[in-house]
Amino acid sequence: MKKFLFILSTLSLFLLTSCRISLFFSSNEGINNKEKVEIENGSLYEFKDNLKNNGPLTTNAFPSIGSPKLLVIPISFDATKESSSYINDIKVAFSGTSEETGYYSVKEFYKESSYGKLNIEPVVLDEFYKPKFSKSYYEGYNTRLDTGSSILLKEALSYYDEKIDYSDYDYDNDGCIDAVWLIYNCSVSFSGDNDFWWAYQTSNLTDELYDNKRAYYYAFAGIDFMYDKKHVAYDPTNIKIDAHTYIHETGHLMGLDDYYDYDESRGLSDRGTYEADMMDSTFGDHGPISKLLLGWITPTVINADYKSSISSFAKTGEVFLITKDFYGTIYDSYYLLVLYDEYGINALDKPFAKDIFGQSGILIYEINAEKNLDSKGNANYNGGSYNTGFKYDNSDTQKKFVRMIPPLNSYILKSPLYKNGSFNEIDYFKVNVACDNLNQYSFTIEFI
Ligand SMILES: [Ca+2]
Ligand SMILES: [Ca+2]
Ligand SMILES: [Ca+2]
Repeated sequence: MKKFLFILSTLSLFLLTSCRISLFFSSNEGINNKEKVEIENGSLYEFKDNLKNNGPLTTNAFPSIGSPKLLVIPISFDATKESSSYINDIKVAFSGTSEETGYYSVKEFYKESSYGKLNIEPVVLDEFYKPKFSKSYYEGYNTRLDTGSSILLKEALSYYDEKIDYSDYDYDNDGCIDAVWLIYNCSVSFSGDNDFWWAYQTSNLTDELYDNKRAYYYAFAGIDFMYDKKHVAYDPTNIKIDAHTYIHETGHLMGLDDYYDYDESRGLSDRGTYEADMMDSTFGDHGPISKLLLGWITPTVINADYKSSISSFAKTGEVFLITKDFYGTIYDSYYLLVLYDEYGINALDKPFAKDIFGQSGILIYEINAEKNLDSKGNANYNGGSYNTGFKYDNSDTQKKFVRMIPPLNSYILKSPLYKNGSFNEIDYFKVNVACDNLNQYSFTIEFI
């Protein structure tokens, strides 16, 4: 079932040309020589690093801050589905109001999730691009350096080159078109019999130049995801045009990994985020580690006993980072503590994760976000199936990249939400949580 619900990430990371190595590798500076940073207990710390600045192989990803344009190219493999109503639906999915979608469009989701820091400007082309070859040509096209979807991307970019100035689509001015979305109109393979007609994000740096820009990050998905109500993990009753899948893949375009388990036979078998995360089961808001990586929130650092009230994470972005030793980098192991509630994006997704949604409480996440690059800055995969520049992931490794730590250490059976009481699930600190009748939460941290 999982295979049908969830979205492949970074389907293939293509072999690199020497050109890319010299031009496009992320900086590996300083990650092996981290130094402790002195910080006053309970003070805010604005990280200099995020996925765009020095993420592991994510430096050229779609910008997560500002007002980047996002090019969306509809692609036709089905002449019966080329009417303007499909184009309009794609426009609604990417830029529509909540009234039009019954949920959020890509643009509105990211505006809300980023606390106004990211205002994507989607540009959906007014017609379907008609590919040169039939479906089977692209499905079967798989060489060392290219796949069918990247051939399609290059074809479409060339075709529109006369009409479009692609230099408008390089917001961060790194020489690459920030990202391109390809939306095809033939059937999505929900039965799983054809992996090509699915939804995924990938990256393939082109040799070809378009207005002196290379193409690199792109995403690929069908129009069916806007209308499907059978293969979703949330309640689709009120949804008119469903953008969940496009929102999840756009998270990948910014460099985020998947947080669900691709391979249950490898690594820790529990499910890191109880499905309740846009990068897990494609519902709910982005969680605190994703928002830190995207540069949207500023944590309060706790490295000694501490007491505080706490406000809604979805509403304010308030997050506490707990660590014994603080090194001033996101790319490290630590705990994140937030107040989860039904505000905003979370309020609209009524999914299977009933132990979280519909309630409020404190969530504590264990984060293991060390990078895993070799001395040349190349990805050094974790020996598993999951392509990532991080040392730990939620599929193959025994330690997870992100994992909610539930109270009483009873994963799955109990909710991960902390409501009232004293808890010592973590080896170096205790948490005491209090919730009053007005649903105002406060907590204390005691280092042990
Ligand atoms: Ca042009
Ligand atoms: Ca760019
Ligand atoms: Ca696994």
